Amino acid sequence: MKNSTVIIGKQEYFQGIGRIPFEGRESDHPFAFKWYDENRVVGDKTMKEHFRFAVAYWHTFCGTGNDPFGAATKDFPWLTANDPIERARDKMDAAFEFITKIGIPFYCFHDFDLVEEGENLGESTRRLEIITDYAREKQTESGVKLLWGTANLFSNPRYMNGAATNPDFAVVCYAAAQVKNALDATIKLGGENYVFWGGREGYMSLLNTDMKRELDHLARFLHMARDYARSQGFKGNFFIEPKPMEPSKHQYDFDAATCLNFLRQYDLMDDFKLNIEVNHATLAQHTFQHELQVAADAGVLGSMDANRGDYQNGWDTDQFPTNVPELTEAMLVFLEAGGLKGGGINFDAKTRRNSTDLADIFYAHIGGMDAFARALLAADAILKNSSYKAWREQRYASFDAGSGKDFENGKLSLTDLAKLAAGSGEPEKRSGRQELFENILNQYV
Ligand code: XUL
Ligand code: CO
Repeated sequence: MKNSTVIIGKQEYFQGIGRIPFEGRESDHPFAFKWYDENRVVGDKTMKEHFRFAVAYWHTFCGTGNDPFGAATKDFPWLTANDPIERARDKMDAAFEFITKIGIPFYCFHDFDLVEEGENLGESTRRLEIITDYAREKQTESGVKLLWGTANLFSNPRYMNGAATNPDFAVVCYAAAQVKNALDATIKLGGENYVFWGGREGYMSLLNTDMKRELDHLARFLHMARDYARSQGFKGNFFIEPKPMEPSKHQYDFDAATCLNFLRQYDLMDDFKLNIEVNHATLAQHTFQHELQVAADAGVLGSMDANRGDYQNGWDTDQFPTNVPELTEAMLVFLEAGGLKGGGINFDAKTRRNSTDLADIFYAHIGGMDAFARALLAADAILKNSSYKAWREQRYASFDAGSGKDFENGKLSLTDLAKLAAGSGEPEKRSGRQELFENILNQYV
């Protein structure tokens, strides 16, 4: 019964909603998938295997809707108990009820999403041990797995000047203690990967910042975390999650290319890959598909954080993904890369502040999963049935033989190229036919 069993704790939080079925695009049922059919085979895998969807613990069970202008709007019934451990258990009951009802195979957490941070390190460690015992029971009962764990190194005021890049060694040590505990928790729960998102690893002003020294510290810290986890038997991937800014003015992991330069410079390419997030890509003035392509071309497309921004306001709105044409472009990169290296698709997305019904959490995930499913089918059909790939290849046909091939193989010099140019006159104009490519996309969406 594993993976189709709905797990309800001591009370049912999402009453009246059962396991979400696949009903197809003709269905009007709001609690049914129209496109995501976990058993449907696309290429050589089922949809479930392609996506490896994950629920983000922080937005979905902890995010109560407060923003810089106003208080929480969401009265989550699992956050009412007085005792922090009881509250954490209730939240976990709600989480596993939701995850098993929606039929998502994985979840992801920060340490202090699971349970609130204690008054001191000892108390936080104790709380984490208790709640991860409970999580292990819930995972065994349900078959739900941990896609990745991480440590929250950005909310507590101690990290206002950074965590691993803090100019104060005492804070770096505290961050190390927290990462050690988060790694222990991830390993204990069979987590398949571990993520570093450096929200405050960056600066607010370069005037008071020794950037070189901070980057050296960050690399040293990542080496130590890797060594510790490996010594504890962790075989999974480490992911860095690029984001250019917010909360820092400038984040060191700015975008995929910057992360790659860092990983190469500090000899971390063997263990670290990238977790690409849609809204982080757009904050960096890139498209999602650009960031995926940069990662894929370097062999480090590890995982994805799914969401979307808002075209009108530049910041990180973390909305649920719904834009099928954009996702289809992303799925073209995903399929051509042969999928993700070890990761999955984590919904790092939140329902809007005024979406206050518990049912909204279901609508949001159903919508996101359907959007990805539709995009996957479209991308698969484009690659299999259209002239998309052939036409793209044709643009480069002059490199397939003769001098073009010799150039690619490093057999020609700059002088050789100049001689060829002198002998063949003005090159013919060749259209890039962008509109034709766009039409193919639309035809299959
Ligand atoms: C913040 C963000 C994080 C990471 C995990 O923008 O994306 O939630 O995914 O720390
Ligand atoms: Co994220």
